[in-house]
Amino acid sequence: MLNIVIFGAPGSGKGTQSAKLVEKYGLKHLSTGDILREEIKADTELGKLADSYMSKGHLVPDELVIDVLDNLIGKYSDAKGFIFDGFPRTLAQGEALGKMLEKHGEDIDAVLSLEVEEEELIDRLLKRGQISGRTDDNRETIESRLKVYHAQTEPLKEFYRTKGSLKNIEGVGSIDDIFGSIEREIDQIGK
Ligand code: B4P
Repeated sequence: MLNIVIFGAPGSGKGTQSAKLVEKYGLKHLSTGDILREEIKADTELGKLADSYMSKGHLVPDELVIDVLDNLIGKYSDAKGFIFDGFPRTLAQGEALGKMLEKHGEDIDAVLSLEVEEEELIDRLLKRGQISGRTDDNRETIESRLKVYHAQTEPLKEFYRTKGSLKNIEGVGSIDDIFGSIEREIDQIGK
């Protein structure tokens, strides 16, 4: 299996680049943001709970997200590999992901960190907010999401750097050029 974590701040292009990864490598895309938004749309108990966190720009509690991911990894264990998009977002999720994959004799091959400065992130998310109707793409919630990112998610970079799997990708430029950098990193894995 080829297992990739696509990592970055809100608005860094995780969802955008994941779509291209799916197309080229045929991996199973697991986006916790998309999964939670589907639950909200279907008005499930999980969706109601998730919405109360997401609309404020907070993270959904670890145990809920970890449980959803664990089930999906089991369900798609015959996939060619996974793209983890927006997961992990906390150290606890990072540790849980390692254990979930280990159960299947698997590991993470690369953590691709999309590097984009804050001003550009805010700009992209405000623009998306005008067309997407996403309730979390407004200035107040974006600022909260960025604070949460720095406090809870960014420490994962050190976690993966020490494991040797972190690859920094310049996340500003054309979508195709950024994907070119991603392809070069994946080619080096040699799977
Ligand atoms: P996500 O859905 O993961 O949202 P995101 O961080 O904003 O990234 P997304 O993938 O949507 O945006 P992208 O950067 O591609 O999470 C939403 C919320 O769900 C979280 O705040 C949290 O509450 C909850 N959640 C999700 N996962 C969780 C977890 N594991 N634990 C707890 N809670 C969790 O793109 C942004 C915009 O930039 C787009 O409009 C795109 O078109 C544009 N763009 C992309 N690349 C560009 C480029 N190169 N140049 C210009 N614009 C570009």
